[in-house]
Amino acid sequence: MSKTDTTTATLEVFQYGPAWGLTTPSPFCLKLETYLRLAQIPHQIKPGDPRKSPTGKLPTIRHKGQLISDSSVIIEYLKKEFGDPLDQRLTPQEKGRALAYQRLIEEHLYWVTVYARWIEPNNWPVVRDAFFGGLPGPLKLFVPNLVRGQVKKQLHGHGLGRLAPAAIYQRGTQDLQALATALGDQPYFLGTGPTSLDASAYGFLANLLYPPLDSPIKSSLLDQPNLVSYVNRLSTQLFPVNP
Ligand SMILES: N[C@@H](CCC(=O)N[C@@H](CS)C(=O)NCC(=O)O)C(=O)O
Repeated sequence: MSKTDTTTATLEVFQYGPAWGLTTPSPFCLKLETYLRLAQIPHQIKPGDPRKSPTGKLPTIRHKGQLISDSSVIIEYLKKEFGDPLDQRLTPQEKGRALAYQRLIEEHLYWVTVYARWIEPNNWPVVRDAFFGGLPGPLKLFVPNLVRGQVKKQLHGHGLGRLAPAAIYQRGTQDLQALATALGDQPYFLGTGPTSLDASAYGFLANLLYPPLDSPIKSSLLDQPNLVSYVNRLSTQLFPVNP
């Protein structure tokens, strides 16, 4: 994040780089990228460093010299700056439903995904190599386990990490069942047109479906054919060229 272009109105988006055929393996970053594509807002994707983000997390944007972090805060900012082509048609009731599902996805299902990636013993080596494989030798020896330890603490703090693995996955399965019911046979979660809820749903579901990580939560997603075809359809529509 250099200081050189802080005066321009270019929208720069800082996120984790591509992995596993996704433009980013971060659900929150993919949510924002999906929103930008659905709302057709011109932007430049750049590799991000969470240590330089105001919240210590990604995604972060820089626009008109301002650094803004947190995907939802960013989307609210974008709505003010670029208009609200996706959500402006929603009734207050629909907005309430959208928020409830968004929270289910981002504050609950996300942590099940985190568990399946970082703690599930069979998946950890795959995640470690994808996320830390590029580190120089000495760092590669301790950084991955250090970060894994921090993720374990976050899961414990959330509370989900205190449950038995079967209970964690059962909760995630319930989330997916609720989402599958909400989507039904509609093209998007709130009917015929996309809304910002679809950006959240796609960002998180694509990050469960495509990475080469088997787990009970991925199996539960594969058990929901409408969610799977939704993700595949949005991939074709929004991300026709894989990274
Ligand atoms: N509420 C934030 C969450 C962002 C988030 O958790 N990002 C993760 C990647 S998916 C991250 O940067 N983690 C780094 C860390 O926790 O140190 C948002 O909506 O942007």
